[in-house]
Amino acid sequence: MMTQVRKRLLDDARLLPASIKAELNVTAGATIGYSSEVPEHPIDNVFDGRDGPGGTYWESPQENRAEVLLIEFDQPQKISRLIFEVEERQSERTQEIRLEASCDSGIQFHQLLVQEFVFSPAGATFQREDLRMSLSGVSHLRLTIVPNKNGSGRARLTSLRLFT
Ligand SMILES: [Ca+2]
Repeated sequence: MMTQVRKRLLDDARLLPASIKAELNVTAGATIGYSSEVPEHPIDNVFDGRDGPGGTYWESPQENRAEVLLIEFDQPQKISRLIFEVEERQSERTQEIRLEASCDSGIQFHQLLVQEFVFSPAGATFQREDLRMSLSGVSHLRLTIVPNKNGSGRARLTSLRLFT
């Protein structure tokens, strides 16, 4: 007689160590500064939990313009993990994302990451980055999005999630 397999499905949060599984509620604990948005694709879409391919996104109103997103935390934050997603199905272009943090109320920023991603309608159309870091006392997080390192198009971001 065969014994039944005892199984349970683990969600993503359970696979993470306890120390990094707390997701920061960015909309409740920070003010989001942004350089621009289109009414149909506001900055709110980055934090609405509708992520992944086909998810809602924020978009710049103008082609080939670098945009800035500045997260101003109400209280200094510990950040151990950051996930962001970008989707681009129409254009062949390279988008650069620069990530910087400040621990002194936005006076000085230090660079955490500069990354380029090549989008191609016939190839990669979705970028998901899952970054580990060890930051504390963060007052501001700044993202600079350059949509046209190669090719042309509008700056876009589907999601940005932070974990303590
Ligand atoms: Ca979204």
